Order: sequence, then structure tokens, then C-alpha cells
Amino acid sequence: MAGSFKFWKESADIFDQGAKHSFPLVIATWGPNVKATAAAWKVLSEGGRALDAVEAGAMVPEADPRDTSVGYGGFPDRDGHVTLDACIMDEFGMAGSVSYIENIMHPISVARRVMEKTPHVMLSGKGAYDFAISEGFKHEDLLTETAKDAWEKWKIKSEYKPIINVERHDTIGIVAIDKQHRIAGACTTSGAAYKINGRVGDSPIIGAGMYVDNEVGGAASTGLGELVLRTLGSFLVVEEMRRGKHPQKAVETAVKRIVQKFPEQCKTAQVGFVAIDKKGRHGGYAIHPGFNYVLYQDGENKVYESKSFLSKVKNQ
Ligand code: SD4
Repeated sequence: MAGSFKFWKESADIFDQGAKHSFPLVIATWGPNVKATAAAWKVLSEGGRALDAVEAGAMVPEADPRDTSVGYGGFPDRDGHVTLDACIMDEFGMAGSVSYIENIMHPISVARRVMEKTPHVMLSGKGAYDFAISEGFKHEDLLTETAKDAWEKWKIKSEYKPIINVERHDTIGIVAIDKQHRIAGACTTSGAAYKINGRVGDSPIIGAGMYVDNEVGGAASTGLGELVLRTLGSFLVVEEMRRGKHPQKAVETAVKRIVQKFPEQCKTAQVGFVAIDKKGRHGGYAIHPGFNYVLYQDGENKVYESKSFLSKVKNQ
């Protein structure tokens, strides 16, 4: 047994040659989220808690009207409602989540309140909204003119088709390890544009859109949530790392699982994962080319182009 452990350790070290493994670090889905990782890094570099860092990071695209897949400015469902999903986890394995919430700019902060101030993990719809209002969050109209125009155009054909790599940004999944090696994660989204009213994706589901375990590391996903929901992708990534896999190998396993189970759907759907482990190593992988992610580590905020399982995007 000792022999096989040694073999794994050597393999991982070879795979990882040249990489920096310093703390703190933060990883997020999609290149444009450099601003989110910068906000998280500010907290981390000042010795702050990973939980505060991921919340600060997630709040950046939530407040940005130009990001059409998260928070304010998010594209609506087919009835014109901007409905939001978010979840958060801390270093103790505590979790909070909101789904199908409307008119609240920062669902990630409501998810945190659910975690810290209620005996529950998840609140949904009107209940989540009422809870947010009772906690002092403001009611806001989140449908921007741009999003409304896009929806009006969509209604002409009303064709529901997931688009791969929507303008190269989408849901933000963000995971951080702070100077004290505490791990936290967050995920927030407006979900699939023009979804059926009431649809909830992977992003607010603990273990699907995001999962962290302080003994191991954390992972988050982006893309077509239905594929991640059916495979509990982020939990799978963390469990693979627990069994000794490097984060890169772990995210590859989760993507391969999805492709093996749903090969037809994967021809036209994108899913990407990011992961970091307790050793400060990272990984990112997707079904199709075009996914990228940001890692802020060792003072450098760097965008990585992800490798992918399939080599050619079929519907673009
Ligand atoms: C979701 N993973 O709700 C999220 C984001 C998304 O198309 O919809 N992307 O499925």
C-alpha cells in the first residue's frame, strides 16, 4: 500500500512540474472575471477569510449590467423575468443557497445570510425574496434595456437552444484558499437565457454548481446546468481529488463522465469546470474549446485557455 501511495505522489509531482503552489489563491470561471478575482485577491492578500473573498468576487459580475448571464443585466427567462441562482460554502462545510430569486442584485449575499442566519441550506423563489427583504436587501429592477431588447428579438422565433461559450462569459464559479488555508466557494448566475419560468440550474445546487471540502479543495462549473445536475459535477471533482487526483485530472474526469453519459447533447452544449486543491494546485477543463478561466496566485491575475474533450465547436 505504501508503494502505491508513493507512486501516486511521484506521478502528481511530475504532472505538476514548474507550477507555483503558493497561498493564497483564487480561481474563477471565465476570463472576464479577472475583476472578480482581483476583488477576491484584495481580501485574501490582506489576510482575509476565503469566504469573504469569494463573496466579494461573485458580487462583481452580479452588479455589472454588461454581464448578461449573472445578476443585474442577466438575460430573462422566456416570460421576461430575471431569475437568479446562487450558492456559497465555507471552510466548515456549511452551505447556503438561493434559487429562482427575483429583484435582488446580490443573490450570493442572500445565500450567505441563509447559511449564517437560518437553520436551512436553501431558500427559493418568493420565500428567498421575502427573506432577503427582511434582511435589508433592496428590491431592484434587474432587467436592463439591453437584456429586454435581446428578449424581444428572441421572442420573434422563440427558439430555445443553448449557445456554447456565450460571449465567453457565463456563470461565475469562484473558489479560494486564504493565507490560513481556509477554503470557500461561491457560484452565481441568471441561468440559461430564455429558460422556462421556474427553471433552476446547477449553480445553486451544492455539489453540482460548486462544492468545497476544507480537507481536499473545491470546484465549480459553468455551462449547461442540466448536464452538471445529472452528474453532480463539482462534488465528483472534489471526490476525485480526495482520492488523490491532481485537480486537472479531476476536472477531466467530470467532463468525461458527462460526455460518456450524454454524447448527443454534448455535441451542442458546453460545460466547463475549475478546481483547486489543498496543495495550491489548479485545473480547468471543458467539453468544447472556448472555455477559459482566471487564476490569481503569487500576485499574478492570469487567464488560462482551457483544454477541452472535443476539439471542434459544432454549433458556431
Ligand atoms: C445554469 N450553469 O443555470 C448555469 C448557467 C447557464 O447556460 O445557464 N449557462 O445552467
